[in-house]
Amino acid sequence: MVANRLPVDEVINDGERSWRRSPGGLVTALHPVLAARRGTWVGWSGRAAEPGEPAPEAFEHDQMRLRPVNLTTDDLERYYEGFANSSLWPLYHDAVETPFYKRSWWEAYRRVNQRFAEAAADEAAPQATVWVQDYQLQLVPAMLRALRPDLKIGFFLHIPFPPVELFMQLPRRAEVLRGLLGADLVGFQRPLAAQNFLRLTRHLLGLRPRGAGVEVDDRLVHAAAFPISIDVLQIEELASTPHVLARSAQIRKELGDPKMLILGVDRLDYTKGIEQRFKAFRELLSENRLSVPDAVMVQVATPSRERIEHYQALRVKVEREVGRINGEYGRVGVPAVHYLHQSYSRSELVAMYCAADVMMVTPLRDGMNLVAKEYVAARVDLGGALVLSEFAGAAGELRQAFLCNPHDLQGVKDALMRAVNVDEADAARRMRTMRRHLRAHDVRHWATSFLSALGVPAPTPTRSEDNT
Ligand code: ADQ
Repeated sequence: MVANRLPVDEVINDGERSWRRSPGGLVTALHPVLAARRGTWVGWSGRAAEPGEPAPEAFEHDQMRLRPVNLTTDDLERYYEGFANSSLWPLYHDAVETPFYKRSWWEAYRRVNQRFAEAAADEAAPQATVWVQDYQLQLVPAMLRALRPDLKIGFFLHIPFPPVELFMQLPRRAEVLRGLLGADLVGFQRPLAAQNFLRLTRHLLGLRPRGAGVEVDDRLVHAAAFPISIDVLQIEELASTPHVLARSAQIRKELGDPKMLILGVDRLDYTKGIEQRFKAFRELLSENRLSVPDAVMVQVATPSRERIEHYQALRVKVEREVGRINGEYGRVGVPAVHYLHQSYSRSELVAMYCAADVMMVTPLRDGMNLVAKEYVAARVDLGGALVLSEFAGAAGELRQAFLCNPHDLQGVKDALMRAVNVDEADAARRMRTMRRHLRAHDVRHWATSFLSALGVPAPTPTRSEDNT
């Protein structure tokens, strides 16, 4: 596995190095896959290295082998904050913010991708399978193939892949595309993204399509959709534990037992449509279609990419809007919006999901959106209602949500009011259908369907699994 981040954080205390598990979604998905295959995870350790500092040795952790790759402050500024998150991220999300391009960012992106490819080439056994993750590492497949033609290489993009017209803006577009074409299988969240990719190979490189793939240098590169999912059982279990249920009831009580608790949970990112959501809520309050204290909103906005200008500007705008809504519609002791710029444990998040009458997920563009899936998985009681943007990948599967176009404010308001007013039987019917889908399509299903499309057989069971 090659991903920008390792599933652990490096901590240095009094010159002593230790590793702390970092609870990411990807590790939940990939740990069983890697552990069963005694696989290696190549990635950055989360601490900026000094220039020239040697990377720590590979080590065993949680039945996986972890191989750290060093990134310096300069790498992080140019490769991570620069090309990955100020050029690619906005461009791939419909350019909802203007992408910036700098030649020095591109150089760093290439240099860092080469470093990851070399570490993977060094770790991989003969004829091994290497699975590369996400937009930070799009050059790795071709770089790795050049170093190790014996490997089977898969790539999965977690974010959208833009239409040809947008991708063509990217200054180093052909190199990025050739990087991806180093893989045997390129996976996307949605079928439309796979189509965009295949169309681009013809438009930009004049390659010939062959079935659901394309021919490159006498090789066949397949492209297909593999919608990512969540650990449904883990969320269901949390949502059924007494202390989470008690916490959920306590949250409602602390909010003054509102009739309607509306929740948003997002990274504080301009793609997530947080401002649009607040605007819809504010207008509904001003029209008296909703009123405080019967209706309150809780918005969790997880700190994210705080050194990047677009993100700093977004935080100012969001916090100004919260202040405005609370100033106009709050009461003493009863704000209309509870805004939480913090990280939470899984169990606290699940308690919030269980407490919410309506969950609002309104991104302008989103590869999948796991929050929408987590909310549905948490509603073992079949309660609650989900308002979901058509532009989240999850909308392709969660068809029984209250779908809306986040660019159409009236549409968002109407979807929210339909969710607020839905009768219990209709809400339960919707939730049941969505839950059935998720149970059959959890994150293990995602990982195994990608790997089987890559032609990797399921691992042989370990002895302890044989016994059960
Ligand atoms: P993200 O843009 O980060 O992921 P999302 O899919 O919603 O978005 O995942 C966010 C995760 O962080 C969820 O698991 C959520 O529970 C967690 N989280 C959010 N706020 C939190 C908080 N305050 N404290 C703790 N945890 C919090 C990218 C793409 C998505 C795609 C995923 C996976 O942008 O479209 O779904 O990768 O492929």
